[in-house]
Amino acid sequence: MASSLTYKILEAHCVEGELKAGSPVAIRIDQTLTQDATGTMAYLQFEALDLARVKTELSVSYVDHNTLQSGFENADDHRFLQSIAAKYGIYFSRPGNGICHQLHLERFGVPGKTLLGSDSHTPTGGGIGMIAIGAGGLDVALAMGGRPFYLTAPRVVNIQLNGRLNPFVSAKDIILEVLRRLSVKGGVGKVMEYTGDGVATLTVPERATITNMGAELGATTSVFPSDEQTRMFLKAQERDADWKALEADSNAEYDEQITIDLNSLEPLIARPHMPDNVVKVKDLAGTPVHQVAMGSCTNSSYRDLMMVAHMLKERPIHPNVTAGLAPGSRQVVMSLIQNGYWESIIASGMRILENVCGPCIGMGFSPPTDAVTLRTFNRNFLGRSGTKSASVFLCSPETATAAALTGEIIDPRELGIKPFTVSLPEKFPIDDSMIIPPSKTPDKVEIIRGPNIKPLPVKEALPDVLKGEVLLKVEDNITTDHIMPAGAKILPLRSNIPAISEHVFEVVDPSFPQRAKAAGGGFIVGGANYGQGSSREHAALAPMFLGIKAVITVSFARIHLANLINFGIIPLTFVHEQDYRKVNQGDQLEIDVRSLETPLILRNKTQGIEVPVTHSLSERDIDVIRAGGSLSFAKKHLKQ
Ligand code: MIC
Ligand code: SF4
Repeated sequence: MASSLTYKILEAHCVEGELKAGSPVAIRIDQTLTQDATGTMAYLQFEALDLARVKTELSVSYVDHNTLQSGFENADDHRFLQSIAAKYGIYFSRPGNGICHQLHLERFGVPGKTLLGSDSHTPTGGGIGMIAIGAGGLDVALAMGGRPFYLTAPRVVNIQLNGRLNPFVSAKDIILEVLRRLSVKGGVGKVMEYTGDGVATLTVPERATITNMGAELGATTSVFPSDEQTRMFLKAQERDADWKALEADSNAEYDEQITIDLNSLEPLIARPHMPDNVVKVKDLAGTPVHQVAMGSCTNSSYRDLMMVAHMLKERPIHPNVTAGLAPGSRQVVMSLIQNGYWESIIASGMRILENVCGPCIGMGFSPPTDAVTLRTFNRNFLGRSGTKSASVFLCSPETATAAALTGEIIDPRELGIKPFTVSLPEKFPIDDSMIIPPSKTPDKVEIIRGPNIKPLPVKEALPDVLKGEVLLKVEDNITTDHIMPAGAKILPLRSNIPAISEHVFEVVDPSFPQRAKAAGGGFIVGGANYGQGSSREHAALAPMFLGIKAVITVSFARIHLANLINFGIIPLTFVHEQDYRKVNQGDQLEIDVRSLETPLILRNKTQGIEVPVTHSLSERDIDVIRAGGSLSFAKKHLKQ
């Protein structure tokens, strides 16, 4: 049968189950990546598996998130990660080398391979023809231990790109258009596969912008074919040998079809506080802008910084705007230094930040009170910038630069700047000196642990009946940034669960942790798409630590659902969506979980009613939950 590219790659990696949309399957993982904010936990979990070495073809540990070292915590974590990598056969990318997804694309990604990463933007690798999936740290730890990755076989949406982008319209506008049409939950259970004659006009970094922000659709991943553009990119990275041609069969059938005419696309922008809140830039023209932030794994490539440099050439940043740039990698910076473009960026008055995630995750460069900030990032969730009162807009580097120059939102085509097409260099400057290979004498490597690294909490086995109070009721589209905020103050606590738990739901209800502890745990009730956004398992682990027994919602986002299961919290959904109204904060609930056959009956003792609830747990998931979570489950099943 004619196959999509997605299913060709899945087919080549499937080790369990039937590859049919909606069925549970397991795939072999060739490569893994972690970053420091999720990595410390992932490696503590890997250690708990008692293996001598990773079993993947390649595993890389990047440090790019927790890099503001205003105390010993982050620096200690970096040392811990470096020693773990040396011991267990993992490549270690040092802080300052660049952002994990950009670096992985440059130095390690291989078309046709599978990549599992403990970061929700791992699908960036789809830009180079990989099936690259984001997951919780525990799933990545298990993949490093040689276990397959379990997922629901996806539906495949074909996004056909026709034509060519006009000047000052860019790849970011393509993905913003997809978000505008499909929304932040439009991709759940699906892979976005790009085809059409427009594909050949996009370089790998442009494709990677699109697959990266496909995460905001809730999609399992996104993928582009591996073609001449891919070959040229790999050649410029001196990795010609890693290239192979890959595409869907010409008559492949897809579950859904979307067509985008690139010629008629205009500059777009996402308004606060959701990435799918997309309008035309010109509709907001004239809005005063106070801050502009460039970078993040979405828009920090050579292509993007060249465009920014071109637009800034001999033009100063507007006095009312503070602009900052966090480049994607040292390679990107070195390229612009070598070709002379870096000078225009410095001369403009741009503040140069580290080659890391930085402001994207609230690690510095927070906007002022009530500010309007334009960011080339992928997420504008409430409070993520570090300033709750700020209005964060997401846009292309072109639109961000136009605002930096004028102090207001303006369609970049209005500036009269000469159009510019960025072609990739024939050869990038290559210097892997900040990537440390694993030790040749692993037995001699001591793991270095700082005082902030606390042991992993474990969950008790599942009781017969879950009882307790609804500690919090929230609405639709609650993100992991609501559940477990990040930012410069909280991120350093990622390896200290008791401490980080004090911040659960801080932006929604700061009294939550205290109330949860006082009540001895309880339930959370949520709307649709609960847990969208990041892969951070702390959004499950910290609530588990606070005694959350079950989360009952209208629907869940994919990675968070898996994380809840991994930490033994039962994810339940209402059989009838409208029953969401029948359970209120403060209600006393009771649910018998001796048999997890659906529907289950949720007794609302306060209201004196019964509400049917269900779940999508596979038999394996049920075993995991009964065992108190994935780690205890896996330890029983893994042999050296
Ligand atoms: C994010 O963009 O939210 C992060 C920080 O990269 C997360 C990971 C994390 O929370 O540690 C992600 O997207 O998975
Ligand atoms: Fe880093 Fe931001 Fe990308 Fe997350 S979305 S990996 S924080 S740059």
